[in-house]
Amino acid sequence: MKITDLEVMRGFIRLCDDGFRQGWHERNGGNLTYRLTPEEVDACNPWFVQGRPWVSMGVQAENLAGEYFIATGSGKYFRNVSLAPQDNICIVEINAQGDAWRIVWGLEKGGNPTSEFPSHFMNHSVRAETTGGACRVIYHAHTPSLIALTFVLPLTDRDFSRALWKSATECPVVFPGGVGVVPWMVPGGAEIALATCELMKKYDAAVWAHHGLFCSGPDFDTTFGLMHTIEKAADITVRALSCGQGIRQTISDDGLRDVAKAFGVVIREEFLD
Ligand code: 2HA
Ligand code: ZN
Repeated sequence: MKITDLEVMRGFIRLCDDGFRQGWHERNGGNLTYRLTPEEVDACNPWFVQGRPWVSMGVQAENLAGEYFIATGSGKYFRNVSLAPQDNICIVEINAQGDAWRIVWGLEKGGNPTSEFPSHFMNHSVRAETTGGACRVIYHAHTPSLIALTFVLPLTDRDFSRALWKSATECPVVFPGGVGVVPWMVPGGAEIALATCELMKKYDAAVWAHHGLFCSGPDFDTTFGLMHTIEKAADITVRALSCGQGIRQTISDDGLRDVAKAFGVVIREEFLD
């Protein structure tokens, strides 16, 4: 038995592989974090190393004090995760103040958790709060069609939510709350972390202009599914616009209301005409 045989580790590794195969993780692009349940921490505990130094994050969240996260490594490639998980991902423990991490497993050849760890951490804090603790996954990917749309659509929550909802009938069912949009910013720092957090209070997905997408969810399937659905919606929009005739017909706003009603979800009415 290895730590990577545990179901939660297999789920994390499988998502990395699936994302790479979708073409969302060129080079070291993208990152993934998962907040372990207490039972999962107990199951992983026999493999933990003690006494590594605490590393301050520059951000703080009291509601994540003492939590444990699985995280992809900074500069590591998603395509290598399944081949050598112990060298490309890690488990970190958060200190009692909620402002520093230390590695308890993984990155055996050295390294740190993802450069976007402050963004992930603050998003986990907000999403855990908004979902009563249900949210466990934050996933960032470089989804090409969605990135393409950030060059041609107005960078507003409303414009992106409407375009994506209308691109395929299932979309308003999968993300009835819509998506938020962060304007272009330097990645990796506190500013983009805080801007994303503001949006994550309202949405479970946030577009980063000219960069990619952040998704959150309770488990790997739901979170990967959200990323996949949003990117596919963007791809359909790009294909339709690429035909060069503009959009001749689309799903009406009342059509979106009807789908939401039929599937028992609450669509964000403020974005509908
Ligand atoms: O390279 O995706 O946003 C990792 C990233 C930074
Ligand atoms: Zn990125």
